[in-house]
Amino acid sequence: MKHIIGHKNPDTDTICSAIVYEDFLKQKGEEAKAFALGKINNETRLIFEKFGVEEPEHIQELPHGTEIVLLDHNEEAQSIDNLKDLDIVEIIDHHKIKLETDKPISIYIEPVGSSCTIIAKKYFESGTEISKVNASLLIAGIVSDTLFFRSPTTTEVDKEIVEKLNEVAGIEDLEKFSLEMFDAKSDLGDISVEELVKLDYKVFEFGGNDYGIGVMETMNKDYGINRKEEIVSKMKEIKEADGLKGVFFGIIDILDENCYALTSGDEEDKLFAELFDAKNQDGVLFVKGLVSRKKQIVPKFEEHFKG
Ligand SMILES: [Mn+2]
Repeated sequence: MKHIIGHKNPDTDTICSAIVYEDFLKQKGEEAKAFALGKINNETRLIFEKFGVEEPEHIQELPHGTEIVLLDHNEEAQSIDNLKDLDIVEIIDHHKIKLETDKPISIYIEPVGSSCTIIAKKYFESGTEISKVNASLLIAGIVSDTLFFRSPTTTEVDKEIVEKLNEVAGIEDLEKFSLEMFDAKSDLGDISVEELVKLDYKVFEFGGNDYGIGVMETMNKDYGINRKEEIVSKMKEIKEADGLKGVFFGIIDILDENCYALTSGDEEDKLFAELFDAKNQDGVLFVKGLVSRKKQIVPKFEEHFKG
């Protein structure tokens, strides 16, 4: 059986693409099941309640030799703990390629706004029938990852696919639907500072060192800014505990499309300010127009460390 897994600290795109891909493979006569590497976030929870979908089983490890499909990621640091023991048979992703495999496998990588876009294309191109619920889940993944087409990661393909999916899903007001999603994402209640930093957090290797980069996409930036002291001290703790060279946290204002960043120390502050021409506003690094970790933040770091 193919075990379909998205990345750690799962977001709506990684979870929804995995669930719908399970259906696609089953329709092709294959045995498949989607899993989650951790708790789903409030936005994904809202989507599941809306469309009556059950949360996938959480796993941390799988037995040696298990066949897996990596969805929405291909970096070891973002994947299942014992990835090295497992048999990757397929990768579907929209991030840069980092992974090395020991045998040829199927890889579907496209520079589109979400993994759900790639899954939808698989349905349409193969003439496979898609249910109303699954079409809705794919729309949710695309809306989430592209910040409803605001992110620079958005492509024309994402827009066309949402239109086509919505012929099946029949969501009346997509703008309203997206605001409900972002509202749920912004509603963090009294979560712990560790959960906050790791809400949407990934580890990347740049120039031989590991860096943690968390983002908080929100319509309520003050929630994050008001907790800046505890966030920064938690980031310092994570840096030590995980042996990282630095930790960065970007509070992304979804509607204004600006970033308010915090870092784990003076060196990191300096580096971030230099790379993104950030203005220090009372200990918060402000960058206008910065919203995408994948397309704006990570490439700058890559470029800098290649330098
Ligand atoms: Mn994604």
